[in-house]
Amino acid sequence: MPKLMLTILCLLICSTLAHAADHTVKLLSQGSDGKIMVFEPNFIKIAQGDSVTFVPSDATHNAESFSVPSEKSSFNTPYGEATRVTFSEEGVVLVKCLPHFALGMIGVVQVGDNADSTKALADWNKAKAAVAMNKEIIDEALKKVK
Ligand SMILES: [Cu+2]
Repeated sequence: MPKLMLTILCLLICSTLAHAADHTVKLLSQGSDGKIMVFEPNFIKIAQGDSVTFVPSDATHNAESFSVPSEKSSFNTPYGEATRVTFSEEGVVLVKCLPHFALGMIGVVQVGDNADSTKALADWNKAKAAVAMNKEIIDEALKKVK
C-alpha cells in the first residue's frame, strides 16, 4: 500500500512539474506579414511558471525586458542566441530588442490569467517618445491583455 501511495504522489508531483510549458517567440528582421523588426508573435499569454524561448533570426537581435511587475522578472538575453526565460511572476512584461527599439521591435508577454496591465501601459506611454514606428502595433498588443 505505501508503495502505491508513493507512486500516486510521484505522479501528482511529476505532472505538476511537467505542466510548465515552453513557448517560442521569434525576433525577426522581417516578419511573416512583411513588417520589419518584429517580435513574432508580439503578444503571448502564458501561465505563471512557463518559459519563453526567444529566438533571434541573426546576431543583431536580443530580448530585454523594459517593463516588469517587479525587478526579479528583469532579463536581458545575448545577441543572436536562442535563450529561454522563465516567467515566475504574474503580470505583464514588455520586451524590446535594444538596437531596434526605436523601430518598435517590442513584444508583450502576459503571465497568468489576472495580469494587471496598468504598470505596463504607464511604462509604454513613457517609452513611446523614443519609438518612431510600429507604435500602433504595440498599442494593439497591449489591448489583448485581459
Ligand atoms: Cu532587433
